[in-house]
Amino acid sequence: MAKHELPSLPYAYDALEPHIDAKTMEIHHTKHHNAYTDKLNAALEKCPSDIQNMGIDELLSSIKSVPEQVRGAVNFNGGGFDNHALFWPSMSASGGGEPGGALGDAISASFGSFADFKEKFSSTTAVIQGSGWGWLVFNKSSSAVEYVAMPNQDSPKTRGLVPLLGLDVWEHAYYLNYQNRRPDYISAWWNVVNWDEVSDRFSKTQ
Ligand code: MN3
Repeated sequence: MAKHELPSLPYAYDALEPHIDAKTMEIHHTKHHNAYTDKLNAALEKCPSDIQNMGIDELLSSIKSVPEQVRGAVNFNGGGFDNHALFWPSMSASGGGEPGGALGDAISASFGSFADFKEKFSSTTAVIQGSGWGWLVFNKSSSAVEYVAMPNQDSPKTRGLVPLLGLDVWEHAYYLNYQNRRPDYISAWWNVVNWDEVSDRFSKTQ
């Protein structure tokens, strides 16, 4: 079977400083993301070939077709593999600000304004219990963008949603620099959001 591979970061580990420090980025990528990748491949080795040959999008969106005894491992590590692959390019040293164009319009239509969206995303993600992710997603059934909080490494794709922008609020994403101050990490993260990348993902849903 074709193994999933850890993607490279599109910038240096220190590129997002001072908002996200180099040591956190390096450990997050080389240890955490790498472990999800390895464990996804290990879990898939126990699956039939039709499951092994699925791309990650198909695998996550048809998670119920994975044999029950490895479904939990594929859901967790496949989600971890894909969530982080989306996370790195959605940040940039030249990020921040707010999106214009069609994505800006879609956010205003769903949340009232960009400021209202940012407030809802920040406040709801800050209080996710334990480990998880806050997401801006596109919902094909309502043709609208929405906010969703997902526990652990559960991918929005397992609910049929298209992930546009996710924020990892596992402690491993911020604890070295921010300790228990998750809200401070969230505030800083807005300075590195790569809206060009997020707008590109949105345009592919239209
Ligand atoms: Mn993580």
